[in-house]
Amino acid sequence: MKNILKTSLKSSLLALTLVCFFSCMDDDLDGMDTQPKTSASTTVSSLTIAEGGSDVIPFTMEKAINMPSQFKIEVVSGTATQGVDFTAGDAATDSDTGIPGDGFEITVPAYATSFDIPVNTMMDIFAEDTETVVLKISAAGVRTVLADATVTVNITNIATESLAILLEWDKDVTYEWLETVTEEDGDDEDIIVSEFTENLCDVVDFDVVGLLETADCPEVDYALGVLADGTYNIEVDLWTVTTEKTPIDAFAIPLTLTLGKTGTFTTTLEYNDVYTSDYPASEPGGNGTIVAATIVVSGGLYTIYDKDGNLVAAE
Ligand SMILES: [Ca+2]
Ligand SMILES: [Ca+2]
Repeated sequence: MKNILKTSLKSSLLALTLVCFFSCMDDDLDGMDTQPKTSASTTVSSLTIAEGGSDVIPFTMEKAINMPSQFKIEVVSGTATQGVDFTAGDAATDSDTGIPGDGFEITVPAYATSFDIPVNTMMDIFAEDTETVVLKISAAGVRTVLADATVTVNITNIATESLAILLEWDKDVTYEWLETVTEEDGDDEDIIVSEFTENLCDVVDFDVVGLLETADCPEVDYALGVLADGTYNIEVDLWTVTTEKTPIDAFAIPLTLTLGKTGTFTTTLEYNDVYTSDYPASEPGGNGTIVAATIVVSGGLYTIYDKDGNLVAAE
C-alpha cells in the first residue's frame, strides 16, 4: 500500500514538474513575458477630425506578450465633452471590469504587436468653433503593458447650406394615477393615488410632417436639402401618446425645435405648453399638427418665424 502511494506521489510530482517545464518554456518563447515588462507608445501627438468622423491613434508594442492588455483613455483638458462630442476606445470605463473613473477603455488581445485606439466624433446641428480635447492614455485594469501618451484631438465644425431639423422631447415626467391595491389582512381592495414616472421618449411620438417621420427620439436630420427661395411651413405632428398608466390630470409635453442650416445658422424654439398628454394625437384620429415654424428663404438666406408668426432669427 505504501509503495503504491509513493509511486502515485512520484507520478504526480513528475507531472507537476513537466507542467512547470512546459509552461516556463512557453513563457520564454519568442521573448514573451507574463509580467508587465513592456510598453506601448505612439508617434501621434494630435488628430484633427471633422464632426461625425473617425480616426485612430496607432500604438506600437515594444514586444508582444501572451496576455491581453488594457488601457484607459481619459480627458486631461479641453472644450469637447466626452460622450457628447466624441467617444474613444472600445467603450466607456466600467468599474465592474476593473477600470474605474471617467473616460474610455480599450482591451488589446494577447500577442498583439500593435493596436489602434479609435476616436469617433459626433455630428450636431450647431455652428461652433473647433473644439479640442487632450486625451491621456495609460495602463489600466490588468496593467500588463505600460503606456503614457498624451494626444490632442481637434474636432472641426461641419457647416453646410442644407436644411437641418432637430426635434427633442427627451424628458422624465411624473404623474398621478389611481392604483388598485389589495389590503394585507383580507380580500378588500383599496384605490389609492400613486405616482408614476416615465420618459416622454417612451410615451410620445412626434414627427415633422413630410420630413422626419420615424420612431426615433429625437427626430433629427442634418441634410434635408438646400431650400430654393420661397416660404416653407415646418409642421410638427403629435402622432401618439401612450402612457403606461392613466393620468388623473393631463401633463405638459415640452418640445424643443432647433432648425436652420447644419453648422451654419440655427435657432431653437421652446414649446413647453402647446402639447399636453390629452392633446388629440393624430394616429388615434385626432389632429396633432401645428405649424411650429416658418422659414422664408430669400437669396439663399433664412428668416425664421415661430408658430405665432414672430420673427425669431435671420441670417
Ligand atoms: Ca457643429
Ligand atoms: Ca416620430
